[in-house]
Amino acid sequence: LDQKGCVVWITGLSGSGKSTLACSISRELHTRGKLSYVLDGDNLRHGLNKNLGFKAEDRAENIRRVGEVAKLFADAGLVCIASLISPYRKDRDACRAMLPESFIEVFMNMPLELCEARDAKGLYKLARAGKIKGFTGIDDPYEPPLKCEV
Ligand code: GGZ
Repeated sequence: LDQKGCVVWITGLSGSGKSTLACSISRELHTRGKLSYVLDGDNLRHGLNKNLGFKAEDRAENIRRVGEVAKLFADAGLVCIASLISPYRKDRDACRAMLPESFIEVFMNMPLELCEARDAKGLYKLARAGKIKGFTGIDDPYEPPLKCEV
């Protein structure tokens, strides 16, 4: 395997297109004969991270675990694509610090209004109605990257 691993870290609001982009990158790499693996926040919350909720400490732990796993994949030579809201800058920066030379941060700079208008899973509606508390962009903060690669 003559492939150097790295982490592509996709951050952005719910419904901003993170998972779709992760999937397209992975498919494109596959057609070019490169191994990759997608770590998707929403999926991992059914397994590895099923004991975590959405309080700040839980999100921090969620992101820390995914960062550690992403590093393992990158060490094995894969392009690891992580798609998580990862709303807090310090949590993303901690993941970057694990692989400073091989961390590509991608910001889905999609306005809240568009994510909310699309509302593919109906979660924004529930959040506005107060049925989901602490929803990113509604009553929990999203801190955009100050500098990112993409
Ligand atoms: C944000 C939430 C919440 C709250 C449930 N806040 O767009 P989705 O639905 O399919 O993916 C979102 C997912 C977020 O998981 P992450 O692991 O990416 O989040 S983080 O990086 O902040 O730890 C969303 C759904 O879970 N969801 N409740 N309160 N998103």
